Order: sequence, then C-alpha cells, then structure tokens
Amino acid sequence: MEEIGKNIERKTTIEIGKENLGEIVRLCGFVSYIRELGEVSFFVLRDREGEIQITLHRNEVSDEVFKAFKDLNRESVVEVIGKVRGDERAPRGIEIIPEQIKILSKCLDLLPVDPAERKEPPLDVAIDNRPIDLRRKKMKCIILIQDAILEGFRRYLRGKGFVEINTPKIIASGTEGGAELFPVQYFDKLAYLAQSPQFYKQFAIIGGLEKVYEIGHVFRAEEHHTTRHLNEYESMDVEFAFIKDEFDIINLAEELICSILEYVKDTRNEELKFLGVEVEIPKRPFPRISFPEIYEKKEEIGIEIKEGEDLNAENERKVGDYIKKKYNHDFYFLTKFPLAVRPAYTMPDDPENLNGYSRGFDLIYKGIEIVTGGQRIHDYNLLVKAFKNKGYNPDDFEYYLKFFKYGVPPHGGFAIGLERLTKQLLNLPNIREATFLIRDKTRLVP
Ligand code: AMO
Repeated sequence: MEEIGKNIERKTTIEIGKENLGEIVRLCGFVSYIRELGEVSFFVLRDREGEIQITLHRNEVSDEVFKAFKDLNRESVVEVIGKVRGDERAPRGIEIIPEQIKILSKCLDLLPVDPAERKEPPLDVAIDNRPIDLRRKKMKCIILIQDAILEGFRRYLRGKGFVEINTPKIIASGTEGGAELFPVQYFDKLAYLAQSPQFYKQFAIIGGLEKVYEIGHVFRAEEHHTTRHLNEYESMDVEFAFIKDEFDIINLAEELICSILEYVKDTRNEELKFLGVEVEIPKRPFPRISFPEIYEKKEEIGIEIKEGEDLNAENERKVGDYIKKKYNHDFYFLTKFPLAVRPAYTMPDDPENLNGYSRGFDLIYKGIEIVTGGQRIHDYNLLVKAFKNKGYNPDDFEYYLKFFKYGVPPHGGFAIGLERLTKQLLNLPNIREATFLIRDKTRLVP
C-alpha cells in the first residue's frame, strides 16, 4: 500500500479539473470539513489554492483507507492519493475517490481561530494567532494580493531597467529626522534600526547605478497606536537619476501604481472577488494640488491650516474628499511641501530659499498617505547648508555628506508603504489586517 503514488507528483486543488477524470492524483493539505452519512462519507481537503472533496463510499474503499478516514480530525494535515471522478453534487463537479490516506500531522488541540468560520474573529485574537488565522480564506486572499502588489512593483521597475539593491538595516544615524529610531547595541557602539534606505539608495545613484529599487523592512519607533501605523513595515523604495524635477518622479510613481493595480487585477481576480473588492484602474494624470494652493483654497476645501503647516491626517482625508468631489478620483498628489516639514535632503523648490517650499510630494489614496517622495539635493554645498539649516551638525552626517563631493547626478525617488497600499486597495479598516505578522507598540510576538 505504501508504494501507491510514490512517483506521482503532488498536484494542488486548482490543478485538478474535469480534464483529469479517471486519473490517479496525489494531494496534500489540511482537513477543513468532515461529514459521515452512513454509506457515504466525505471530507474536504484544503490547500493554498482551494478545496476539493474526498468521497468514501463504504463499498469502494479498502478497510485501511476507511480506518485512516476514521482517524481524521479537522485541520490535521493529510496526503491523499486517489482517482478523480465527476460528481455534479460536489462543489467543483469533481471528487477524489481515495486509494490511500496518510495523516502527516495530527491537529492536537482546539483551534484558537476557526478557519472555516466566515465570521471574523476579533482582531486581537486573529493577530495573536496569525499562523492559524492565515488559514482563513480572507487572510490568505489578503496576503496573496499583497504578493501580487510586490510582483507588480518588481515587474514594472525591471521592465524600465531598474536594478534591485539590498542595503543594511543597522545604521549609524537616522535619515528622516525626528526621533523615531530604535537603538541597537552594535558591539561597543550605539547603532539604530533603519527607518528608511534613503541614504543608501542615494549612494547607489552616486555610484552610477542610475535606476534602483529596494523592497525591505524599515523600523519606526513611533508612539502612535493608530490604524495606519506599524513599528516595522515593508518599504518599497525607488530612486533614479537624471531627472529634471519632481514631476518626472511623480509621473513614474503614477504609472507604477497603475501598473501594480493592473497586475493585481489580472492575477488575483478570484481573491478580489472573495473580498468583494473591485479594482478600478485610475485615470492618469492623477489630480495634483500644491501646498500654496491648499493654503489659498483652505476655506473652499473646508480645513483649518496655517501657512507653512503640514496637513494632519484629518485634513489629508478632507482634501481627499474635496478632490473626489471635484475630479472623482481616489488618488491625489500633494506637491510643494514646505521645506520645514520635510527631511534635510529634500531639494528646495528655489535653491536660494531654504525656508520656502520643497520639491517633495506625497501620494494620497482614499484619504491616506501611501507614498512619500521628492527630488533630492545633489549639490554638496547646498546639502551641507540644508543640514545646518535643520539644526544638524554636518560632522554627524559626514559618512553621507562626503560622497556628494564627487559629482552626483540630479536624482529623486519615493517610497511606498506596502501595508498601507494593501489596506487602502482592499478597503481594510486597520493596517493590521493587511499585515502577516505585526510589530506594533504592544506586540513583539508572534
Ligand atoms: P516616509 O517616512 O513618509 O518617507 O515613509 C514612506 C511611506 O511609508 C509608509 N509609512 C508607514 N507605514 C506603516 N507604518 C508606519 N509607521 C509608516 N510610516 C510610513 C507610508 C509612507 O508614505 N525616505 C522617505 C521616502 C522617500 O522620499 O523616498 C520616507 O521614508 O506609506
């Protein structure tokens, strides 16, 4: 009996269809449902892609197979070798008549989250038990769609000649300003976890790589406990050279976002349908609104803001409502941020004025910031001046600043927060629902 199926390659549930009728196949997965009805019993085997019914007619299966079936319990992991048969009553019109059932690992305890339950578990329970929670179809769909976002990002950029880089996540000093750094003891020195690959992607430009991207974890020691902040998240970074101004970057970001959404729509249609999400490919160009315009139109938009101030989360959403009403668009670029609210490396709109506007921008999607970017300063003297203007001691940033002495192409880029994009695309109320394993202020495990 052990020899049956030894040489059969494993198939997944979606790889088996009516075209396989009569074939012997080997399947592996979890037992998601068991039913015994006298002469006929069945169970449902679930793998990553879907489910299939395994049917046992008492007079068709051996005693050994029937005994193995009697030992099954829900969520145990099994291997089944059997014949594909048509049955219109089975969910996909096919069922498997088992010739061998092997329990690979038995489920020993009551599950903390029921994968078969359509009702959502409370978010805390789901997060605390994510390895099991991931067995729920909804959670799996979210992660599969997130995978398509990453693949769409890579495909578009590689198609445009971008090179993937990987940079250190243990760093000597912050890059984004502010105090959102996690300290780490690095032998006899104090180091930090990277809050962005910002300086390093710029180093790749200085090195002449011209167009680069990086997908990597970043760490933010933010105190915020909100529905859109994590303390560790996946940053999808882009940087490229020989730009005229920030609008070259904005145009690329826009095309990239559309391309990602198209890829998700093309490859994860089933999952989107399950989640009840219709992906609309946004019209280009996306609406753009500058800070000077925001200040000028604050009454029309319905927000309170002083000149030179950043938009807070509520105002970001209100501007989004205004744009939605005016242009019927879910996205908008917020351009010409005041330099005062952007990091020191940001190119001033007017290089003579370090207290005015910048060439930095954000992209807001359904009222939440998902992308930040801008043109960077590539002139050594201006860069040193900008760092001093922010109150930094240039000596502390010597390891970064010194490389700007050797000729640097005009450049810029942006970063997309993967979990934020996933959350907004799938209309999830909390970023934690768009994240496999979570690091937030209260969670260091699992
Ligand atoms: P910024 O700090 O705005 O920019 O981050 C870029 C994008 O990352 C996402 N994001 C977050 N997601 C989850 N939790 C958080 N705590 C969090 N903070 C930020 C957002 C945001 O738009 N170096 C620049 C990028 C650049 O200019 O290239 C930077 O890191 O989606």
